[in-house]
Amino acid sequence: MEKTFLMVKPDGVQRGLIGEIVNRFESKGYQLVGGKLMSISQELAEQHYGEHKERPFFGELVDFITSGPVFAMVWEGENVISTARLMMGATNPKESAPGTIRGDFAVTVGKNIIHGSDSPESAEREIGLFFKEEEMTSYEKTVNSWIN
Ligand code: RTP
Ligand code: MG
Repeated sequence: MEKTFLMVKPDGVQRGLIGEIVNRFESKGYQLVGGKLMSISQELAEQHYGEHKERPFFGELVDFITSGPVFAMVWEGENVISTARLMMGATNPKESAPGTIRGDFAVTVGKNIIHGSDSPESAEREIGLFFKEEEMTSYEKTVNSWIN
């Protein structure tokens, strides 16, 4: 089953939105298979955002993501990578539709509440960066037969 890496960023944790965000993906029908509240080191931040190294906002991005605890998660389900991105909304909250997480809770691109992997390749890479194999679980929920 497809897996993706999602993370409530420091602004979402500070604003008490972990529960709201977990609830959205659970209610949708996805399954949480890994989750932890953690601090991101400078080194992990630079690896995670490696693709943005040359961008002018890279320094700010790393400073922000290391500025407080994040809630890192692995979610599983059919088509979860792209559907989670739809549920998150556009990167810039000025353009994210109401009903999406960023559309409902964020105002500015630098503090947009949530991260989600953007492709199967980034999902695999990011899950590997944040989670050891033994930190993830695999379990059957009978309700899944009513979802998939
Ligand atoms: P994310 O990686 O956080 O899930 O967001 P994303 O794929 O929607 O956006 P991406 O292009 O990967 O950018 C990563 C994060 O960088 C910040 N950003 N700031 N100042 C700016 O112009 C700017 N552009 C992007 C955002 O916080 C974005 O989530
Ligand atoms: Mg991205």
